[in-house]
Amino acid sequence: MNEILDKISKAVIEGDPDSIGMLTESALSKGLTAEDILGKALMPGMDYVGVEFREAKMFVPDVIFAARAMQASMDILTPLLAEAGAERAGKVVMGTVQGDLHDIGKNLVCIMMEGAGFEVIDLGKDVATEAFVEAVKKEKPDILGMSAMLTTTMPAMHRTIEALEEAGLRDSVKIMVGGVTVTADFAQQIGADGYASTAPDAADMSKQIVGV
Ligand code: B1M
Repeated sequence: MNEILDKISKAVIEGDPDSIGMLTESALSKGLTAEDILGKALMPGMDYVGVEFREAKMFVPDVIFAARAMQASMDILTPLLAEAGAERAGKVVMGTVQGDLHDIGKNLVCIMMEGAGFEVIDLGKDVATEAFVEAVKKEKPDILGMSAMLTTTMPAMHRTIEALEEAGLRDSVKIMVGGVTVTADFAQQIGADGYASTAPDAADMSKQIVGV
């Protein structure tokens, strides 16, 4: 049984979307559950990718290929997980702030968070303050993640936190910020709950926040 889980993990690490579908079907036919495959093969595979990326042994394209492979397996598993009522680690709403078109880093954060078992609602880039507030109201996420890559767009993070306070929603959600121009000091100044400098760190911090 472990052998097939190892092969699935390896397919994530190697970014092999072609064989992972067949391996996933084969694991299911051998009696493994969708939760087993997610928790014992896909997530450890993505964890490994996160460590290698953090240590600059894997790079952005490797992470994107790993995500594609993971997605190919998730396409098969998602309906089964929903049927089984499988618990996700938590829900995250994510976006790049208003005026900012950089989304490569934010997309990696989404990938790592999905790999860590979170349901991720990606609002995209250039996300208006009101759209973040609406999404928090509608989706009731555990975590709101904001990415900013420009010194000029960092204040939009602060405005969003203030808007959540005004809407009476601030205490309902933990806020994490990041991006190349963002620092831990800045995160503290604007009243965010957390800051992460890389996508794997963002996933680790999210797990700490929800206690998994
Ligand atoms: Co722009 N750009 N850019 N750019 N760009 C930077 C950010 C810049 C640092 C380049 C420079 O001058 N050295 C600079 C910002 C300077 C500053 O404000 N201090 C800059 C500028 C000035 C601009 C324009 C203003 C240029 C111009 O038009 N004059 C313009 C602005 C457009 C706009 O947004 N309104 C602009 C445009 C662009 C492109 C559209 C051409 C393109 C973006 C394409 C895209 O994203 N779809 C682009 C790019 C590619 C870059 C650089 C070269 C690379 C960014 C990137 O994707 N890195 C960048 C220079 C640099 O960073 N070296 C630069 C790879 C990515 C994996 O890393 O995004 O850092 P990163 O994400 C990391 C972490 O930051 C962290 O995790 C990620 C993965 O580990 N992270 C989080 C990110 N979000 C997080 C959220 C979290 C936690 C962690 O919690 C929620």
